[in-house]
Amino acid sequence: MSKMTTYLLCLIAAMSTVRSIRAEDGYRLWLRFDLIENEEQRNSYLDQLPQIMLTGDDPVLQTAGKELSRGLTGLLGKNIHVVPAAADQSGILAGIIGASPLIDGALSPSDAGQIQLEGFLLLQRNDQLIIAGKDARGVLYGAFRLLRILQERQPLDQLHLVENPRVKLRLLNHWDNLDRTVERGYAGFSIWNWHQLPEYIDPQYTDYARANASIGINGTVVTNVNANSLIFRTDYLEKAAALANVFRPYGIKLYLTARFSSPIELGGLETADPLDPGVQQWWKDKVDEIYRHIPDFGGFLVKANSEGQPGPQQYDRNHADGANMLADAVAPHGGIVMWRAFVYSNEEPVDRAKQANNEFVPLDGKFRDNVLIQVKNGPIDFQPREPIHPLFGAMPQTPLMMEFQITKEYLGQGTHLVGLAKMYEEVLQTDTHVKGKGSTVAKVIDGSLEGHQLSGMAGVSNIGTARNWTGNLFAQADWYAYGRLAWDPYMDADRIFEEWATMTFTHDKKALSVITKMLAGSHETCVRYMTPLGLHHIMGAGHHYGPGPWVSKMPRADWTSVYYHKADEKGLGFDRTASGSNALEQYHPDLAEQYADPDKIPLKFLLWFHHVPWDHPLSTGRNLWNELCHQYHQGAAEVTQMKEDWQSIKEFIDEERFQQVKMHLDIQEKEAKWWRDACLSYFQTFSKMPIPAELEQPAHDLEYYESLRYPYSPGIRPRW
Ligand code: BDP
Repeated sequence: MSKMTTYLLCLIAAMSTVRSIRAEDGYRLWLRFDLIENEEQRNSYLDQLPQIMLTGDDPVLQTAGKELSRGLTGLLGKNIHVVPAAADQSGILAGIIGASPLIDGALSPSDAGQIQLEGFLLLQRNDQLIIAGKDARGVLYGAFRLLRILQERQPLDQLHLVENPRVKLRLLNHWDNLDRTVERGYAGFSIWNWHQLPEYIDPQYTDYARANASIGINGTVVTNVNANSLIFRTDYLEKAAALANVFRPYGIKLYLTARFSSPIELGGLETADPLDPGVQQWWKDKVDEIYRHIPDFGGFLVKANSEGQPGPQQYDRNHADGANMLADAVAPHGGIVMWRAFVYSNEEPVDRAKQANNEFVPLDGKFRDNVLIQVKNGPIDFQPREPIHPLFGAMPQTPLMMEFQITKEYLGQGTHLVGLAKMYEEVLQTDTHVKGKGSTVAKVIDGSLEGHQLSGMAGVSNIGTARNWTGNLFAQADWYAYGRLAWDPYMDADRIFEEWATMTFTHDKKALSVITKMLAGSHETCVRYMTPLGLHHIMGAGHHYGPGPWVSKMPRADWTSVYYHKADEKGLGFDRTASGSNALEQYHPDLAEQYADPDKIPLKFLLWFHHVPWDHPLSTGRNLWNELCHQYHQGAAEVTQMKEDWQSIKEFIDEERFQQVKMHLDIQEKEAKWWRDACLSYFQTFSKMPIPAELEQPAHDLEYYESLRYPYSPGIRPRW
């Protein structure tokens, strides 16, 4: 063969590979269900799954059948029908134990005994594959789990798998306003079209429910924590009810945020005092009305006495008084109240990191049984990295919910590739030590540490009207990972990345290892180029976009950057030891001890807890200033590496999604350098030391970085 012919053949072969990867816009998320290309594998699955037999008519069970049929038909290229079950048929037999003799007869008592509410068993037996749940939701989750086995091309032979959720309430929190803006949203507008509800039901609502159900999410708070009482007006309740009707067959309950002053704003009362009988009655009546519209309404999420939101303290009452009043109103209907611990008051001269514990710890044991306290992962505010919130482990008598932010307010917003699963994992696996070694945050959250019945996790949603849901394609991985960790907070982040990448992009091993490597390192990378060594809250003011370590003038001191980094001629960092704010004392002594000594604390938390001299030698062999320079530079260099990694797998990714990610990585590289150069230029005015000569010097002077303005940066917090 001539050289030319060989070349042409190669070219044709290469072109056909490229052509076989269809352009995609990302709308289908991880639920792509494209035909399994390997015919042998397809046929072997087909032999085992000729049809789907359902043993009941619960609407959620019907959804399980529908989803299985849709997924399998796509994957196997043949219509897989759903039929009512009869004893001797082969295929998938799906049903609820205790409600179906067919399922009961097929399971051993020990198998049946392992399944808990919402959990499922997948069992291969003779020529049947059984999906058994204790309730219909369990069967639905089992159905999606089975589909994932095929999506990951794993064998079905001898399948015997039991999975139960560890956390009861697995919720998304939408910071969506009724005018469709999204607070801290970077993926367009809110997907809730309140104006056209309840008549117009956007098909996207169903797709939203499917995606959530596929990862085990069982509830959603559809309104912003900075709440609007209008949602309780009857016409808005009808709109909310229309959404709840779409979510119900997917096992998802609807929740609303409750503005504490609603009795005044909507009810025309003079007060919202939680101990006032008129106020209590107003809430009781309103709750009865909500349940008339939404019989399975989940309950309320409340932000009170925080950042200007109304609350019980205006009436000299405490958080327990407020939460309990709402809890009493929803209790007869089986509802719950999630009361947020994100409180801090500017009247208090106390370190903001300490305020939640100061307010909530004395109230432990004072909340009703249907109240959970919802706590952000760290004591300040979703910073790129924070130590755990000291409330975890400090309120043993109260169920504490985890609040993670999925939207990346402080982690590159709509553009940066940052796999949040690593951060979630780090938090969940941190040991509080409150009941001896191994008292991890995961155990606080799932209720096992103190034996709580109620348990929950909330993720602040990153979804919007963007065609691919999250704006940045890789941000889909954060939504996915959040759901997986809410189901099982002990899960390994790397495994989650692998699942997501396989279902979202490709089965090619090399490409998968590149994508999972990018995701796995990306959180640390982001921390390095934004807030290394325990720095925090040094972003641009208001919109929180980009660097702003110089921010010093704000309505309140604890909204500035200088409050947090405390840079001066001597050094850098917030002294939270006994010689400073002593926030350290809020942790269990065994954990506090690990952070108390600046020479022993993990470097990642150094400046969170210590004010360290610029020339202080660190364990890395560099002094603080040189280490800071090194970290910022390494972070930015790692983004360049991510770009190269992505480029190296171009042939495995469809053009449309490849380009989307590539363009975002370009932005991320530019902004990583911006963070690096702006922060180092600023801190250098205190350290008075040179940026080591071998490192690239800032492209501009500090004045330039300080002069940048972004008035139309997205996600900004509206002020009413
Ligand atoms: C901060 C956001 C602000 C939220 C607040 C909250 O900047 O927009 O309202 O958290 O969680 O991170 O209530």
